[in-house]
Amino acid sequence: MTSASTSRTPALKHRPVVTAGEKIKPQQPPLYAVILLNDDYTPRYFVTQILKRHFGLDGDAAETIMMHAHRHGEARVGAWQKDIAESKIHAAEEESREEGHPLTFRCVPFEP
Ligand code: TYC
Repeated sequence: MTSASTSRTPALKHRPVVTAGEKIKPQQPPLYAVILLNDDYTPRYFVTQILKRHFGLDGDAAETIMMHAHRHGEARVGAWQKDIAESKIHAAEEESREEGHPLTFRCVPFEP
């Protein structure tokens, strides 16, 4: 048996590289922005409902973001870890398709 398999230290997926004297900083996973795209068909009230239901926005924030996309073509909804952003988009687009609307989102690396 090797020393690695008997070690009490659990195997890390991403072992931090640390040099002597360096302080260890917790690594945060990168964030991805969810972008709402405008279209000519989805009703405004429905977009607002989707933003409230799937992205945790209150009514005022949802309305403001919906109107920004309506006027400018797109709007940033928020930023999450990649898998969370993608699953929110999947659920929001699935509900939109079920209701016959083409509402679409994009997921892009977050740039503050
Ligand atoms: N432009 C749509 C309309 O006039 C409303 C809308 C707003 C659709 C924002 C999508 O991301 C969107 N019915």
